[in-house]
Amino acid sequence: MKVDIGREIQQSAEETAGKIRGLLAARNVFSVNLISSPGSGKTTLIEKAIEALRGRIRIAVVEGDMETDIDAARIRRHGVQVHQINTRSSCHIPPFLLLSALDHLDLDAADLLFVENVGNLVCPAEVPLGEDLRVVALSVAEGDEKPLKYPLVFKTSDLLVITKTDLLPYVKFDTDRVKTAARAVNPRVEVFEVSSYTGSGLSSFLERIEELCRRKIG
Ligand SMILES: Nc1nc2c(ncn2[C@@H]2O[C@H](COP(=O)(O)OP(=O)(O)OP(=O)(O)O)[C@@H](O)[C@H]2O)c(=O)[nH]1
Ligand SMILES: [Mg+2]
Repeated sequence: MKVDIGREIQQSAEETAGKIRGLLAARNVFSVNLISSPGSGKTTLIEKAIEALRGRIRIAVVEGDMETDIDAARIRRHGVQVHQINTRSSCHIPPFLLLSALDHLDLDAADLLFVENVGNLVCPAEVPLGEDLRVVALSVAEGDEKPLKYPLVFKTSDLLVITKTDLLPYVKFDTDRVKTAARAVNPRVEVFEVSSYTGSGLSSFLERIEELCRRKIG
């Protein structure tokens, strides 16, 4: 009997993602799968979201890294629930690890779950995590050709957030080139330009997240 291992794995990932989606829907939690290259500013963005939405939306976080709990420690300092996943050899958070991470969180005390995926633009794009919203971040220091080279993550993301715009005076980065390439694979993608350092653009990005969250949780 010939077994298509790739298809089996994908099917099982989708089944588990369905369980995550069901669990989060039952607990009325809106989930965001945040994907980017290493160091594009994911954890910093989550920290900014926690501070900006404090008192309005209860945030919980799952951090995904191959090793260490450095990012979870950063989030914990803000006084919100966080659980760290270490994927060891895996270049993305597998759905089964996210499902078991949810056991460590009090979902009844959360409205919005940020899942920070393992830093890269390739593997996380292929793996569903039952999320309500997929956000890809691209920093201006990474090069404006990235949507052309790694189209899948741009195609499957609802929001594209261009980060570290404070560095624009120092790097060659054509924002319009990024938007054009991202929209070519995903005409519905919403684009935001932010700097976590200066705060520029953060409010419109976070307002949109809040709006989408409220649309689900009421
Ligand atoms: N100039 C500038 N630097 C930033 C900005 N946001 C984050 N950084 C810096 O970029 C570096 C990486 O930020 P992180 O938030 O740790 O990035 P990350 O995407 O979570 O990294 P990984 O989890 O390792 O993939 C840190 O030195 C941050 O201080 C920004 O808006 N502008
Ligand atoms: Mg991080």
